[in-house]
Amino acid sequence: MSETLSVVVPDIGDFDQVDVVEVLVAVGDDVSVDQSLITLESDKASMEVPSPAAGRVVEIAVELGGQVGEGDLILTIEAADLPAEEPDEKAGPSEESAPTVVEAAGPAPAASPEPRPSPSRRRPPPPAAGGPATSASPPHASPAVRRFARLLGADLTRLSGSGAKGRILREDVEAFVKEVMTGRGRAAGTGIPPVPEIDFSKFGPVESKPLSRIRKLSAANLHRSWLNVPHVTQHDEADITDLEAFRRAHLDEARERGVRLTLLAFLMKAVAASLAEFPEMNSSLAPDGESLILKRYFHLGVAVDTPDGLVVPVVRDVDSKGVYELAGELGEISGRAREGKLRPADIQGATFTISSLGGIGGTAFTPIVNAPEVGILGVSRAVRRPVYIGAGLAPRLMLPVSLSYDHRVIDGASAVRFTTHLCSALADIRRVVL
Ligand code: CAO
Repeated sequence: MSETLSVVVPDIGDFDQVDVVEVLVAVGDDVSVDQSLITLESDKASMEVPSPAAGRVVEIAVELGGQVGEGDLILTIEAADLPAEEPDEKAGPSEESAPTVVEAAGPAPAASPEPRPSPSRRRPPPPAAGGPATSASPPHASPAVRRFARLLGADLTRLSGSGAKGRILREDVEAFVKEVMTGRGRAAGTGIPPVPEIDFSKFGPVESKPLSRIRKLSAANLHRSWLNVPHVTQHDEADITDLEAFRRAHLDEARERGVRLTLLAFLMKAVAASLAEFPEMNSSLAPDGESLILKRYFHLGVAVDTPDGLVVPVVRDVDSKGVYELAGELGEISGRAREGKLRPADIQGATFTISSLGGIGGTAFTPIVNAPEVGILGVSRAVRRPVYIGAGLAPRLMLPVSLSYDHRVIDGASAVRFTTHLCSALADIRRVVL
């Protein structure tokens, strides 16, 4: 047999009328015992009214934005069609669970549940217009929205509400979580305003091309590094005339060994030597920002351009390998990168990264540090040009290098000492063995 319950506004203290700021159910919804039905808010407090019984909502008597007083009808529930649900056992007896008070009130009994105290009884002031709330101004949101945000791990102090008086709505939480998950918009709560969405088709024909998985992953990594690391880039150039002659003199031998001896293998060797000389460049900042973790191994990430986007496989223990071995490994790992056959271990453990665009061109660029590493070396195209040596001009092959570094860890003087050391090692590669 079905029983119809009228749920009425419970004792609301000193207030005659309070606002209905949320209606959390609709006609036809099945509700369980203790499920929040509406949220009421006075000047001083907000409270949820829980359902006194399990059943189906057959009528809603309140309106969002309206006002109600004690004893006013909220809604009616048809209770007998559904088996009464027990409150969640795992939760145990809760301070928040309201006793089900059912009073006979004419043909339909009226239930006057106890209001459930809101986690924040005091009404917080609305956040500053347009800006995100700060911890100094508690976010203005209903208990249901707070619970929803808690469930998703969204920090309400980082949201601004689109509701009346800056109230944070469920939709605001959803939009925030979506932005964070897609790496767009507020960038994990940094407060950076999102780029406006524009319908480009208004201005001309467009085509949508889905991003590859690699491109999406590297976009997220680059964005994270860009936002976390205060970058400075130090440019310099190395005279690699002699190094290039040395490389060319060994091309045949390299070919016999089955490897392609490009400049990069020598660069890796020289970088490892400079890292050994400047250990801070081969470090990471401890997560608490209190110390540096100096790595006593030299694993170099090498940026590889693939059809699906940028990947950074790692060549290990560069300091203890010869250039032929490095050239062989480089060819093998960059080949696998281009075929999409890298294993997770191939892209882990780098202590510093080299990004060489020299085979393509360019004069200088500002690479983005691959955090938590603290430095990355960008390499552009070597050009032969006249250089003064003493009083005379001589044609020299000059290699532009661009070192980006984390300025929290490396100061400008250390950075330029590092590039100076590197350039002199490249100018005379014999220094690497010293
Ligand atoms: N200056 C002049 N020539 C250079 C050079 C430089 N700095 N670096 C390489 N070259 C030459 C090579 O010697 C080679 O010449 P040959 O064909 O005559 O032997 C040619 O350019 C092509 O070299 P390569 O690029 O195939 O080989 P590499 O060892 O120099 O580089 C790799 C390997 C995997 C790093 C490179 O192929 C690559 O993918 N680079 C792109 C990295 C990238 O996208 N970085 C950007 C990251 S930030 O968005």
